[in-house]
Amino acid sequence: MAMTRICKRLFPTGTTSAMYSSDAYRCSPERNSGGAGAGDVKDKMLPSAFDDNKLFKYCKHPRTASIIGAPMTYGQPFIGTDSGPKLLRERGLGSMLSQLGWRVEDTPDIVFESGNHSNSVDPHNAKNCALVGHGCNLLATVVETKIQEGRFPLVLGGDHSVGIGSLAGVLRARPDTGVIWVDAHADLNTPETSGSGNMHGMPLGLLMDHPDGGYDFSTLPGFDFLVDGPRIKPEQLVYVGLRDVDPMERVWIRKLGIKTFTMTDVDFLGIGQVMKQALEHLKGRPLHLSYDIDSVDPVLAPATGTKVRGGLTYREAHFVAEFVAQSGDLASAEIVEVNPNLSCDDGANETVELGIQLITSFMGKSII
Ligand SMILES: [Mn+2]
Repeated sequence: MAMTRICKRLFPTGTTSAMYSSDAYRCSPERNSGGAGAGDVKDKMLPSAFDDNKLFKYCKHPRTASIIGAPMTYGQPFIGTDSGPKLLRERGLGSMLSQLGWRVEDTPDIVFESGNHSNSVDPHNAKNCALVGHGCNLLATVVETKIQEGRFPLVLGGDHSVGIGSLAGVLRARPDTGVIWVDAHADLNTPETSGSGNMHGMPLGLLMDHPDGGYDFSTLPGFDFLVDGPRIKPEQLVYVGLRDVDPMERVWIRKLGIKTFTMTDVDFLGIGQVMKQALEHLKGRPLHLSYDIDSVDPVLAPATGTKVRGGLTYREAHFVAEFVAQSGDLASAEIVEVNPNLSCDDGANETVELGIQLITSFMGKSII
């Protein structure tokens, strides 16, 4: 039975998730959150350390979260990541943020150009690059504008290629931003090094200059907007949760000296020490959190496109979010790669639920 339903959700090429009901992904009422804190996240007021004015200090008063839906699918081969923003909203994201003390502004989803969602090899080895680039250009402008307005951009992916747009917008507004990239993968490929040509593996590879120079965006259709920058420097980035790194990515991480906490480091140091050292490395910078749901162990987050075993536990995943929020320096964030099509009902439900719980944790929810 379960398999039949899974197969029905693997949308054929060219269809959109809007054609399918998302009712099956709604939270069952008896489900307990267990998120950042004990208790149900639908409590009238969520426990929050928000009132002491130390949190989210880069946002103007009243603290306003701008929800930016970025239903991008072109950076990887599966339809379904485009339903992430819709499902997170339906699960009550807006009211949860309000209960934490945020003023909430929900902006319309970025409208991406449509095109062939094709697996054919692009001559640039960057599949759908014109579509990804066009969408990321739009997203970058929205994110930059929201930061200039003093708001907290909360980007809901979409696949991780949206990181190109959100990070470009963040860096244009605040060039010294520190980035915490929570992911099973390094996402440091370029079209030249990528084995798959899928652009969700390239956001950092495109925005960071490599040992052999910067990427020439003038040769990549859709990416003219990045010809003159911005770029992220290696010292502005920290990885958490890596466990599947391509050979050239490994070489570049070492050569560039990028601060990296793999799952082995999480095992050895513990997540508390990992996050303490990660934030010390980025001290004094406004922070952008890029949270790929595939950083979490696939037992807990099965509905995602590139699962790798041995990921963050439930509490480790929440601790990352809580610790970044409690630093007071978090200024923007995104959550990506939630794809309900890629798991059965329960798996899809649990992944969406985890996504929303992690958002509440990095948006300030605390246990006490
Ligand atoms: Mn990723």
